[in-house]
Amino acid sequence: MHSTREYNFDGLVGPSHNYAGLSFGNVASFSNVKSASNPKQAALQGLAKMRALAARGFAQALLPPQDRPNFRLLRSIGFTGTDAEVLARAYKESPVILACAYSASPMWTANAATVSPSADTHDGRVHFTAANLNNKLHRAFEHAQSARSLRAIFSDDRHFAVHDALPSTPAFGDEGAANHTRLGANHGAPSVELFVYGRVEFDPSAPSPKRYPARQTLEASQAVARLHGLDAKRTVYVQQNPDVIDQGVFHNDVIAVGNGNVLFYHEQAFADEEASLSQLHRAVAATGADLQALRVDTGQVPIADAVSSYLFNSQLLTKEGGRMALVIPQECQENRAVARYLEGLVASGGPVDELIHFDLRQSMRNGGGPACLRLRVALTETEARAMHQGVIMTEALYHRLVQWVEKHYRDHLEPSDLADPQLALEVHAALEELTIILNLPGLYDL
Ligand code: SUG
Repeated sequence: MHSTREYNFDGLVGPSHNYAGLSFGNVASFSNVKSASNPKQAALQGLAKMRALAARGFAQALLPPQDRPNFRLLRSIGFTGTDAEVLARAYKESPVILACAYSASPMWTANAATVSPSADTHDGRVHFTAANLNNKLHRAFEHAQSARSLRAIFSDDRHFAVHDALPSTPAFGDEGAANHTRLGANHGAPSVELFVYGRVEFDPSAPSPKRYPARQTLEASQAVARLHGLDAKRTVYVQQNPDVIDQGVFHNDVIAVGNGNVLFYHEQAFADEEASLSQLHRAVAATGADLQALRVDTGQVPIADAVSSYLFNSQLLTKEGGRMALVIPQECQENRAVARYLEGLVASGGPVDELIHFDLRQSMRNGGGPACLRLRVALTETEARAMHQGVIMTEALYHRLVQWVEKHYRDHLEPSDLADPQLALEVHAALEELTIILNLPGLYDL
């Protein structure tokens, strides 16, 4: 048994979860624009996943939702008056901007930050860099609260360093852990950190997608590696295949996932598969581990099926004994090609011998699968003791949060409901109580 464990910090879905079609390039977000959402069900689905994984013995915690609506954003762009007036004016003049201010997108904590565990960093601390998410208006304001939440939870600076987001400019487009994974012998071993970028700001000759945006730049990935003090020999940068970005793969975690020494990926994931894989094999071998690549080819799973089922947006979790479970959304079982592939995968005698599936439909309809909903933080026992304990998922916390959701969340939210000033008051009341439940009194400026 290794003393370092991987904690998965799932985003607790906030009370304003809605479908506003804000993410150009994210097929699900675009297809479900303006349909009614069910925030209560969304939060309960997320909690059920956290509870089940905690009950299985996986280390599970949560990151709190953010304060909504974002009045600072609305006022900064000229909507004035009382809070109710600001909401009414924004709704009248630009309902889509009001939806941005209300987005519950911080639920996808894979985009909250990039995390480097202490085994990889120059000063032996766990480093976090909040992601600026500057490609989308509704996400570009998350980083301030993400950094604040991370600092509240990882406040002990002997063990943790939380960096502010990179400059919010296209050259440094950063989407956090969704484009980052570690590969090595186990969670506690110094490992290779793999950064996958979509475009290069300062090299116009590098390929880039034509239809949809590439959200992550090489320059951002390099900056994060510098901030975290990573060893150059154990840092690998690989370009995502621009053609798959154009087919809806807006983050690398929609087409590849790594855990321990296993990389589970689609043959079309990277711009240059052969070069990427050989670079990774070499770097991982230098750490003393042996990279095991689980390659899925297009004949088995076409890109469109990978995108609609979110096969690769799964969590690969190491179980006691070393075998791995793949945590998948139920959409994988509803897709014939993917279901058939998965049957073969668990029967193959390879590293993955179990599938755990969840109904995450509410989040999936916005393009958020199991892996989007979680931020991985590998912690030694000492580090785990040093973090705030109130966010660790237990049966007691689960029941308390279910009660809290039942009390505060609506079960039906239409785009026009965002104009209702009552909704803003409900969200505030919910978050106020949440700070007590999580024992994080200074979390928000409410
Ligand atoms: O950034 N969807 C998110 C989904 C993020 C998924 N995260 C990872 N792959 N790690 C996004 O596109 C949709 C919101 C809306 O349309 O209302 C949204 O923001």
